[in-house]
Amino acid sequence: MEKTFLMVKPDGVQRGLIGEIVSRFEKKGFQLVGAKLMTISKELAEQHYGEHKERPFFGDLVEFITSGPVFAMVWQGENVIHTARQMMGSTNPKDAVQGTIRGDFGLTVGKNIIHGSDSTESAEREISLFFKDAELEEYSKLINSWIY
Ligand code: DAT
Ligand code: MG
Repeated sequence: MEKTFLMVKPDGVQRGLIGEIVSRFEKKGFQLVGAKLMTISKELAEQHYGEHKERPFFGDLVEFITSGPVFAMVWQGENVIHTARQMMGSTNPKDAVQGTIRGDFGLTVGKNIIHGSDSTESAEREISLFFKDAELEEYSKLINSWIY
């Protein structure tokens, strides 16, 4: 089953949005297979956002993502990578459709509440950056027979 890496950023944690965000993915039918509250080191932040290292906002991005605890998660389900990105909304909350997480809760691109992997490759890379295999649970839920 497909897996993705999702993370409530420091602004989302401070604003008390962990429960709301987890709830949206649970209600959609996705299954949580790993989660932890953690503070990201500068090294991990630079690896995680490595694709943006030449961008002018890179320094601010690393500073922001390491500024307080994040809630890191692995979710699984059919098409979870693509669907989670849709549920998050556009990178800049000003362009994000109402009903999406960024559309409902964010105002600025620098504080856009949630991260989600954007491809199969980045999902695999990000999951292994943040989680050991032993931190991920494999379990079945009876309700899955009412979702699939
Ligand atoms: P996403 O988080 O939607 O995958 P991204 O990978 O392009 O977006 O960028 C990573 C993060 O960097 C994004 O969530 C917020 C920040 N960011 C992106 N573009 C920015 C910009 N023009 N100014 C400031 N921060 C930006
Ligand atoms: Mg991205």
